[in-house]
Amino acid sequence: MQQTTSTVSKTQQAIALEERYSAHNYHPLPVVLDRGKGVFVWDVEGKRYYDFLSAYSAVNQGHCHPRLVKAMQEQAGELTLTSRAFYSSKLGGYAEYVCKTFGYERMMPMNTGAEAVETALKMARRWGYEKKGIAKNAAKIIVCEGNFHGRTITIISASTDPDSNTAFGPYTPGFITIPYNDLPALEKALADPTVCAFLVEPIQGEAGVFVPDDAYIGKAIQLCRANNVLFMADEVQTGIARTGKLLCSEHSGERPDVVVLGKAVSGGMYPVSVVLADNAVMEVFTPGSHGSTFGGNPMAARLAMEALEIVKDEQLAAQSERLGAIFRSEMQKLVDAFNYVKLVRGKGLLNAVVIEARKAADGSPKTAWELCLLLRDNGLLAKPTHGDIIRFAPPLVITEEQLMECCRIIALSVKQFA
Ligand code: IF1
Repeated sequence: MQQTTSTVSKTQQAIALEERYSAHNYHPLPVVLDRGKGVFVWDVEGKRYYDFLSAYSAVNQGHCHPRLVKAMQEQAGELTLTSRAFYSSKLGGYAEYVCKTFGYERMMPMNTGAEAVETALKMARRWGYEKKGIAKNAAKIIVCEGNFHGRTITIISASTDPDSNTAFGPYTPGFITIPYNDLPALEKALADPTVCAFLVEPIQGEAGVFVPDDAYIGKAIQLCRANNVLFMADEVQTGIARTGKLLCSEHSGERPDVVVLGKAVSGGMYPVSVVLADNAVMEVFTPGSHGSTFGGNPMAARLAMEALEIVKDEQLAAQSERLGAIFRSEMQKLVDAFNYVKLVRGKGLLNAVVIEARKAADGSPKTAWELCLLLRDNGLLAKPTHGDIIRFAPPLVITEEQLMECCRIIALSVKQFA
């Protein structure tokens, strides 16, 4: 019998539809979001939550920021897409704005993070052949164990995560894998004259917010420079003020040769990504050698400039730095009080707490997943990564008062989890 809608909740209906018609490539937390504003999201039942995932750091400026909604509405009525077959009134100004904001001579406008990473890989290889004199098709790129750079076949060819790369072969050759946060291993790999680049996240996000030693990134940039290898920072997740600086690489005091940005470049309104480099590297791209239908479109340009202006106007980097320190000190109290809360780590408002998996008295599992269900019931959304790690990354527009309220929610949930 067809159940009437009154007997099946909107949540159950939405989940059933997604389960029936969408690919099963995720295991979402059972909550169906319908509206967002700032740090809050509401589900289809009208319940409000603090969003502590921020769409994996894509909504640093908060959900539906009024300035971004206005920019999108205005541009939608003017011109959204021309392709690069023609010039547009927005791209030049956007390119200049981005180059001056981040201090690079050139930018390549793309759409998703993975596309931007692929662009960086292509740029590095061509630079290796044309500028470093590496033999044809022999260029190698160093990556780190535990990396996450996207989901394309070449990018997962560099991944060490079986979830990302199993049964997607044959894999793209030309990657050397070294341990993360290991300078001697990097120095050894850099001795190979066919290496053109080192691609690395300044903090490994998906791996569980692994913050390397303070000196790691800076020393790695110096080692790459000494070996004529491009240091390429994947800041898709750590960029745009998330870790307390506009770029996470800034903590190192050194300047990457290439920076890859995505996610919050548009404040989560639209897929916008960017690759930054100086002329000597970016000039390997000649007309017809790279592109994309939507890359640098007027809508993306308008949104990205507004989204980056908001980061400056609302001083989101300083806010992230200050509130992140408060958050970690509050979480440390839980580490000290509960033996199954193992540690808290992070930088700025990119943090993670490690929860030791246990069994309940009845033998049922009590892992980070069950804790995230409790957090959801208590009005805060977060998601585990790699089983026992919960990433906590609210929009950077969160106030101190809201942050303290969230710390109370987390503490309550951890107590209930006991
Ligand atoms: C998923 C997390 C995963 C990224 C870094 C490039 C990309 C990402 C450092 C690619 C994307 C997203 C993808 C999404 C979940 C999320 C993620 F780390 F953020 F949590 F997967 F690891 N570089 N990260 O983090 O950017 O093509 O997605 O725009 O694929 O499940 P994208």
